[in-house]
Amino acid sequence: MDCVLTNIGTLCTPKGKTALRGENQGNILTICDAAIGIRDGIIVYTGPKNELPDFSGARIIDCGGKLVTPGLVDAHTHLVFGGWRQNELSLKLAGVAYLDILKSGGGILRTVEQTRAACENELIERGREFLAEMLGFGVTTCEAKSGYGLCTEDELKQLRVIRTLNESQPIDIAATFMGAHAVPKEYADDRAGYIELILTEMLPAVAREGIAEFCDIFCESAVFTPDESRLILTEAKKHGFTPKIHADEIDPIGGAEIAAEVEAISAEHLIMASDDGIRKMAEKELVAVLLPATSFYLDKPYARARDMVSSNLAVAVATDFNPGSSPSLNIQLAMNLACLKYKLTPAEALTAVTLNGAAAINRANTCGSLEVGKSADMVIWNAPDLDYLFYRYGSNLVDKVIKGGVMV
Ligand code: IZC
Ligand code: ZN
Repeated sequence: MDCVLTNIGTLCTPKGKTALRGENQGNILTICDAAIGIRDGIIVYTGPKNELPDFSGARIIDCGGKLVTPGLVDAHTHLVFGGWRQNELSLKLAGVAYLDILKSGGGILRTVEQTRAACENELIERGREFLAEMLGFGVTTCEAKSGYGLCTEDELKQLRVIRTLNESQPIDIAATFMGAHAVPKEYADDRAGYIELILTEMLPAVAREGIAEFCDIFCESAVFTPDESRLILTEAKKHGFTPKIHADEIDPIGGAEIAAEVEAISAEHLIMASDDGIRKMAEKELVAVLLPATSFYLDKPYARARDMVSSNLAVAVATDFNPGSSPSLNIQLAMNLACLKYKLTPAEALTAVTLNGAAAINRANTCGSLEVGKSADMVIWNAPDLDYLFYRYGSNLVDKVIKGGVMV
């Protein structure tokens, strides 16, 4: 063994290589007085401290009786963008709705202007700072979307930035192409033309470079319709992308049903998802990626997480970090809201930000739980047990983050 974490007060982890749903979502393993053995960045032992096999020569990390969990997985972020949109705060306070800001040429379209104007290096530097902050909150794997280029060249630029970031700092990043995030200004009078551009130029170009695994779309009133979403995601599958969909965030327009129909890996937001949509997603074993910090920031209702758990739909929780509706990288805030507003138990919420987040980005084979054979990604918390982690809010409770067996 190269490294041993010993004197773990409480080890908490979900188990398995697939999302946990229904009653299993809260069915986590808890071991007191535990230890973890690591070789070549991979977990080779988890269990009671007194049953640890020979580890002579290994580096010892004394966890001081603290809580240890898997590294967190932030399965939904819009990580790479130029500028910010602080001007929208006063508009919001004056009662202007998120979609009305977009309709008037602001919102996403404002960030598109600023992202197009930024060069690759500037975006890399900003992204690196964001990722360092995420790591500090305990995130060891995340997803990142394009969608602020909205033309082939600038979508590719964003995705290349994500690739460079993935290769040059500790957090593993899964890349998502989201050319269908909004209709850009130059196509304002020709939305069919923009959809044609996505289908015939962007999808093939992104597939050719092999720089995105997933394809996402903003299926929402006044953005992309369910029919357009079906069309784009179906075509994306032909190019080898795995579909994702921003569904039923603001208006209930049937996005959850489309997610099930195209057999997406996940659907995101789902604040207004119908019972039927939830049932269909559960049947097809999708993951519901819920974004409570966005409900908080937009002052919207919270997704019906309890109904989803009782419908046997796997629930993940992520930040939705973006400059408009969720300008925060703090996944711990999302975790607190998951308990306080979704009424998930601490055990269910832990699964939501670890194994189920990993499953939503097709990483459940390699991370999301502390088990033999998985990457040694973990957080030592300034907390004695899981309840404490979800009960204290507003402070960053991370003590140390370990990624691939290395303290980062
Ligand atoms: O920049 O407003 N919801 N896309 C869908 C966003 C929020 C990002 C943004
Ligand atoms: Zn989003």
